[in-house]
Amino acid sequence: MTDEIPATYAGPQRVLSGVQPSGDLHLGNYLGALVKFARLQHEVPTFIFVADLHAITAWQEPAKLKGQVREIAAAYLATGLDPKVATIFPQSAVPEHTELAWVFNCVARLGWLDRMTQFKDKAGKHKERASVGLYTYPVLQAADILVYKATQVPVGDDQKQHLELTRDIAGKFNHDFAAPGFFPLPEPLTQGPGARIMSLRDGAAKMSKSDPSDNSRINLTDDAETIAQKVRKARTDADPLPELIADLAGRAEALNLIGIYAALEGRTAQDVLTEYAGQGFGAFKPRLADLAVSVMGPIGAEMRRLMADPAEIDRILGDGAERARAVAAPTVAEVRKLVGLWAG
Ligand code: AQP
Repeated sequence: MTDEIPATYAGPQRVLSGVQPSGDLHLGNYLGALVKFARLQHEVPTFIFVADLHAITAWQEPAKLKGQVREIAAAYLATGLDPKVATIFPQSAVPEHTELAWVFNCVARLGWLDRMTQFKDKAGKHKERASVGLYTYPVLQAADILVYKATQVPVGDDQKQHLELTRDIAGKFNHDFAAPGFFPLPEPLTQGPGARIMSLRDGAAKMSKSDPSDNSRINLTDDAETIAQKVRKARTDADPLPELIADLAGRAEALNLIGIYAALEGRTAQDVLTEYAGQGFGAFKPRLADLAVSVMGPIGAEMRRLMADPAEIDRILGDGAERARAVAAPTVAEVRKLVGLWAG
């Protein structure tokens, strides 16, 4: 078997990513991830899933979960993913993810998982009360990626460590059972000004769905007035904006707002600063609010339009799941043979 596997990965390039249906999507999810999905779909075969299995690592109301999955799918479509181009599907509709995750649970080492900072952040002080799923979450994530032999993974900065773990698992699987060319070592695509959007209330914390303060984030479904109000209320300081990015050191909230403006307009943060140098937040915030409303407003409206037809969303997700399984099933069949599992 190993004779047939090339020494370096020679398969097709593929993009894979996903978002958890665990709350309202926000500007950080949009700029760190969704905006990249829409662009990449035209360059490389792209698989984008709704991570419902990841979502249940924390409690999700069973009666609401399907609706949450549809809402993420609507966000994908509203931000430009085309289901005729990209494969869009619910994670739990492709059981190969969980089958491969089990094999990877037996490949990954406890010491590797013990280093994951996201588990420490999310479990907090009471880690003995966290689900085992939350602990092994990055192993399932490795399976999500490698079951499609994906080579590129567009994600925000916070996912870099998990991607390193995926590469470690791929490397160890290749070494133990196959050959270096079996699984690719996927690259995280984290570049860009939206890679790490911070909370509007605290420049040291990332913008997050699970932040109890709704004012800490701009949700994709916020209306124009709410977006403008959240920008007005965003924490800042009283100093004018400097000419150089380096001079924003120690002003995390100011740097974040400049970064958001730059990411929304597809410019560099330095470019934005050059335009607003010498002005205070009284002048800058209304401009940022107008920009955020002009970009986010139409996305929210399109999401609401799509959500009014859940049967059409289900049709798109069902079709995507079939296409995804056609790629995932052969990988799992190969893995079964390589590991020596019962193949029937
Ligand atoms: N603040 C952020 N800036 C840039 N990118 C971000 N992402 C999340 N927050 C930011 C990126 O969005 C994608 C989907 O994230 P996810 O829902 O799968 O999980 P997450 O990273 O845990 O996102 P949240 O919003 O922080 O959710 P909770 O609060 O539930 O943990 C990923 O690519 C992520 O990098």
